[in-house]
Order: sequence, then structure tokens, then C-alpha cells
Amino acid sequence: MKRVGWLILIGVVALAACAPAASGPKISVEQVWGRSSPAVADTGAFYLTIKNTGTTADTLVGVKSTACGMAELHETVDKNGMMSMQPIAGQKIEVPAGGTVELKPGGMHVMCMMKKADFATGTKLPLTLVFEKSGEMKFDADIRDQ
Ligand SMILES: [Cu+2]
Repeated sequence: MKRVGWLILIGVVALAACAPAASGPKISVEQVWGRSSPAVADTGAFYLTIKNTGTTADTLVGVKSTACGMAELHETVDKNGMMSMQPIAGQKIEVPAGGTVELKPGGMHVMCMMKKADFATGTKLPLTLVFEKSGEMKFDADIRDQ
């Protein structure tokens, strides 16, 4: 009887190991924050980290916030030593399977234009990310100085 029990246990473990992993992207978003900016400034910026622990890539295809008249994906570029920023081509950021994409100061960011809300330190502002496969995800971005 004891031997049979062990055989069953081994069988169960083997089955678990062979079970197919759920396919598709598995997106999680961390450290969603916005940089504080003076009320008179017309623009603000949001930053975040996207992780995909799934088995296929997903793509960030849109950003929106009720705090902005318009939100765009931007990247920072070095033009002959002058740092400037520009909209990301196609307004898309791919997040590869098993990959991490960081939107951070000096790099990619969500540009909030025609600001409708005050980016005041210690407050929170809404930010929605739209992924091609994972759909919409809503966040409350912490507004802080850096
Ligand atoms: Cu920008």
C-alpha cells in the first residue's frame, strides 16, 4: 500500500510539471508616479515600470488621463548634446515575453499635455494604460518630486 501511495504521488507531480503554462502575456505595472510640476506649467510627466511574466509579448498602445487634455508616449533623445523629447513612433511600446520596460526620467515617459489638474506633491492622479492584448488598466499615480 505504501508503495502504491508513492507511485500516485510521483504521478501527480509529473502531471503538474507537464501541465501547459497559460499562454499569452501577463502584464503587471509597478511604481506608477508623476513628477510634480508648477500649476502654471502646461505639461506634466508620468513614469512607470511594466513587467510581462507571460509567454507572449504585449504592446502598450495608448495612455490617457482625465488630468490631461491629451496624453502621449514620449522618448528623450540626444540631439547633438541637446536633450529633447519627441513622440514615440506609432505611439506603441512593445513589452516582450519575460521582459521589463521602464518609463523613467531621462527616457521614455507619458507626456501629459494641456494639463487639467495640478501635479502637486503628495496627491494622486489617474492614469489609464491600454494594452493591445491585456486591455485597459487603471492606476492612481503618486505625484512626487522625483
Ligand atoms: Cu515629453
